[in-house]
Amino acid sequence: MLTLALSKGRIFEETQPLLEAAGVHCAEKPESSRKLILPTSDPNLRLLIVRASDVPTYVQYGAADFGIAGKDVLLEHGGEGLYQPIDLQIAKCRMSVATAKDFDYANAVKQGARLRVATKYVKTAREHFAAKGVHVDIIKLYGSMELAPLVGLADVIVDLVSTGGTLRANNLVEVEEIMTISSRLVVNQAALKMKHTALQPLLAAFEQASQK
Ligand code: PRT
Ligand code: MG
Repeated sequence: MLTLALSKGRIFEETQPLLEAAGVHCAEKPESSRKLILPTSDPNLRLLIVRASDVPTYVQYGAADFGIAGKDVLLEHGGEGLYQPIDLQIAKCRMSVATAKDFDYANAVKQGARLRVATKYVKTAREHFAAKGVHVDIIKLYGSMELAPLVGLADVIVDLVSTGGTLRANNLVEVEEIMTISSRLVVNQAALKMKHTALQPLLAAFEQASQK
């Protein structure tokens, strides 16, 4: 039996075509079924529906043999115990710095100002500003980062941007792109050895489908 951990929402939706390409069909949708373990048309493959940020943990400890998680999530987790063979090229976006429209980010950086940064991505944000030589106080939030600059909680946010619609709706502007983000397949290192024969065809099909 193989267990694949993934989150509902965009990652589940964008994984469907990859599973179909591997000849696997999943009849139940996590949004409607409420089940956390979903069977598939392959009696040897089941799906675990977990929070996006919990995927690396389930795979690291072997509760799932493999999983699908964003690069944003994997960088925060650190990737310990995980083998990352394939960039699936799904759930694409970018991680960026954004500020209120009237905040002069370039000037603040030039002046060597100490910046208050609100983000869910503490590790990535810290590394980004350290590499630029910018001093920061990081304020950890769990969601709705866009609010922080509007109410004076932070000068800047580090968040994911895809269409830019959320920033625009909140009068924020993207001032710096940190990196592009996509979702990766991660495999438990022990499972990769012990279940190699069962995993191999799925990994190959995912790899081929994601390159189209
Ligand atoms: O929602 P929940 O708190 O359960 O967890 P999550 O937000 O981590 O999960 P989910 O399903 O929303 O995101 C899963 C993965 O999708 C992330 O880890 C990213 O790798 C990837 N992804 C791709 C995105 C986006 N695009 C994205 N646009 N994740 C989040 N967003 C959010 C962003 O944070 C911002 O609030 O969408 C908003 C911006 O979108 P635009 O289109 O308005 O720019
Ligand atoms: Mg979300």
